[in-house]
Amino acid sequence: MPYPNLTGDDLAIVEMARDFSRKRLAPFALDWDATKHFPVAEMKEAGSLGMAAIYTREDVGGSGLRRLDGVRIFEELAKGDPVTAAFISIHNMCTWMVDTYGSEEQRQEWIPKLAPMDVMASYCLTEPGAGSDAASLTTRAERDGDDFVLNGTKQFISGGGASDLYVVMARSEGEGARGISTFLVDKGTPGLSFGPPEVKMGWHSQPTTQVIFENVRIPASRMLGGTDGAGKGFGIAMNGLNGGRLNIAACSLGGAQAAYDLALRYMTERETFGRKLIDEPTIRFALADMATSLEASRLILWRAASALDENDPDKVELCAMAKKFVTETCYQVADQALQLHGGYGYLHETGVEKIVRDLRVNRILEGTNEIMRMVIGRAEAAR
Ligand code: FAD
Ligand code: 2MC
Repeated sequence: MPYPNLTGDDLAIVEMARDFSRKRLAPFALDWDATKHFPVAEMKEAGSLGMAAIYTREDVGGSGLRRLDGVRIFEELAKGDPVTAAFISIHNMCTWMVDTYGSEEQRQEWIPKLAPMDVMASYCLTEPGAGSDAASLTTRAERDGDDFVLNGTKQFISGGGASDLYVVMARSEGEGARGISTFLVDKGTPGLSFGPPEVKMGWHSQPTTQVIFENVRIPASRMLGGTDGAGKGFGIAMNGLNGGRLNIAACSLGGAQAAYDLALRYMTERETFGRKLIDEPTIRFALADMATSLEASRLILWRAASALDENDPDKVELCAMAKKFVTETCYQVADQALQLHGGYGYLHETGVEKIVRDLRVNRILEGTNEIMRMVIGRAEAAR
């Protein structure tokens, strides 16, 4: 049911991701959640299969696929573990930004290492005082001869302390969105440090930390796009997020599909009042609503992914619509799957409460769903 009419390469890509997810993520995800283990070896394996540079050009080791392939891959990965899938998505966002906006030297230097995940990347936009209002960020990059010197603090950085490369939005020019540039900062650079891992509701198997810059000196050649990149960092960050928002939605879809599959199976097994729950009309109505929500989510997601592939003039609005709709709808599906399990749904070992916790944050990060409404509302008002 989930993938009607897929054939040939399209189907082979989905089956590759599904096979990896079933064998290398799903059996371990609950344990990684409990032990707060960041599955670096498995992510590198995903990289070796082409899933860390999905829509990056092939001449530097990328897979050269479409966004549409990407959201199908992330749905499959998230069926196994929405948290690991989300980190692979963030890494892909960084890889794509280097491929798309980097100089030829930067592409040749970084993508061959990012594609197999020999180098893992984090995306650093949010600050303690600048979350939704990202253009007000205050991390500074001051020019000093042939170098830039970075000072400031990034907040909530996924992979903080674990990643090897930090893609950092910092203010090198003036005020506002057009004063921001993007920089590539190595983990080992003197003056770069990390806060302690945040204690979170979900996403236990990946670290989230502050990334702190105290007189971090990097060569000027580390500005993404070289000198041409000055003042273009906000647009680069936002264009990266358009695709990131789709993938985060795909992670919610995969997680919710997995929760639904568990609930459907449980309804065929559990008996109350002398008969199977699946034979209760109200239970069937609940399952019908959930199945409809999943299918509607998949449709809007594929529509927005195709819009991004085709550089559709409405791509920003469609990506925001998909992110808002899918992360909200699929959270409700996962929560309902928990409810259908009764008390057992509340137990860690059942696997549904973890999905609910992990999907909750997708309504907040990569732009809150209120900001998605702002983006959609602005586009509609401009029609
Ligand atoms: P605020 O901007 O302070 O918003 C607070 C509330 O007000 C929200 O509900 C918001 O929707 C609402 N709001 C704000 N402005 C308006 C408005 N004008 N109208 C109506 N409502 C409004 N960031 C990164 O850069 N890189 C990462 O890797 C990363 N990973 C993350 C991982 C986790 C686990 C979490 C929790 C966050 C992560 N983030 C990351 C940060 C995330 O993107 C921000 O938390 C998010 O953008 C919201 O910013 P904020 O938390 O400062 O909330
Ligand atoms: N795609 C392409 N360009 C975009 C864009 C998008 N999605 N959003 C804005 N822009 C451009 C816009 O066109 C404008 O360009 P120009 O200067 O050429 O006219 C420029 O960026 C400034 O845009 P606005 O004038 O709309 O800026 P404003 O400050 O009013 O609003 C807003 C920007 C709210 C849309 C932006 O700050 C935003 O998306 N905030 C949410 C922040 C966010 O998503 N954070 C996620 C952090 S990463 C994360 O959570 C992870 C887990 C990795």
